[in-house]
Amino acid sequence: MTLDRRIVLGGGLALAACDRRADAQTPVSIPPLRSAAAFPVGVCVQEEQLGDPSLVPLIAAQISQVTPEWEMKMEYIVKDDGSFRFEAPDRIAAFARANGMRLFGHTLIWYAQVPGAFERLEGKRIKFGDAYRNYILAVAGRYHGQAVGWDVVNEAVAEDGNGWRDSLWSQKLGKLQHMVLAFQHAREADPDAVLFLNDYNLENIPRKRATFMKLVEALLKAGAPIGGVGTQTHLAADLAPGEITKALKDLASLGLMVHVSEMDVSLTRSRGVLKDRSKLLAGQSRVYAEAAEAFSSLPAAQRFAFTHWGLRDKDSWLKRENPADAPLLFDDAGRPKAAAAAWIGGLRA
Ligand code: 9MR
Repeated sequence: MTLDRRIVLGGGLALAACDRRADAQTPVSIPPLRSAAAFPVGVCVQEEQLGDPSLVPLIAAQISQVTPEWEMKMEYIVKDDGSFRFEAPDRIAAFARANGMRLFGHTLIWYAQVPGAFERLEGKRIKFGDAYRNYILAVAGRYHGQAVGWDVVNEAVAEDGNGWRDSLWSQKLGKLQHMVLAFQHAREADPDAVLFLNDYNLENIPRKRATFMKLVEALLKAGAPIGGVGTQTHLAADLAPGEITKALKDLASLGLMVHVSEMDVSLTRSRGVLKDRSKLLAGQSRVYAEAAEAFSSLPAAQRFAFTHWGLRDKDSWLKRENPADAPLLFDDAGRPKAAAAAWIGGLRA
């Protein structure tokens, strides 16, 4: 037992040391992402990070758009008694204003977030529908004039691409209709923001992308004022070449705005095709370069923004899940990685 444990621990330590050696890169020098790109470059931020004296200047130098990482979701806004709070998202909105950055709203309706206050609504369909509308009007209305866009419905397509997800929202208001209503209410609250349907695995699961695109068409046909499609682009370092390019072209064929809305490239979630850490890091750079090039190649009028889901590795949700991951463009200390130079190298005028 003791021996086994020592072997496991020893193995883990050796792996961590090896990761550090492979990750130690020759410093790269890059122009700011925001000035290198011909489109807005975004990042997610958490309100508590606004007090981080090393992160704030990095964001201010590199970025032209911010998305609250979780503070504009129901999990923050809806209190247990059904009332709303806005302190944290208001502070992020003020940070964006103070730094001349665009604000992107994320996310109004998400199957994964169903506050107790909504679950406890009893009685007739109309009551639930009123609460739903009231929420969207309150949240999207509050940032009208500042938010340039909203993820109105997040992750509506089933994991494997086979149909749409079931949720309290779909059960109460209808499978398609709850989404149509969400877009209509968001438009009522904010006549100016571009309204997005946002999802993930659209690059690596073509079947899911096809279902997503059919859903956009069905929503438009039903009168939903969709202005854009968001592809989260949470990818792995061993993604096959060409998949991002194909996905972005397909998505753009809908004729709407396109937002790469949450990009990161995981080392630890790859399928094991690339065997060692240095190959994974090279794969990561390749994936970032392809994403930059494919997005740059879209018609200028359709390039809404390119958002990274964090700048420093240590701030990534993926690294919180697995400390061996390093999915972003800047290392823990905020120094640009080879992936940052690759992303910039992939940009086209
Ligand atoms: O990165 C986000 C993490 O900090 C939050 O705890 C989590 C739940 O709110 O959401 C994460 O961001 C997700 C995004 O909102 C939607 N797409 C997947 C992202 C990663 O899980």
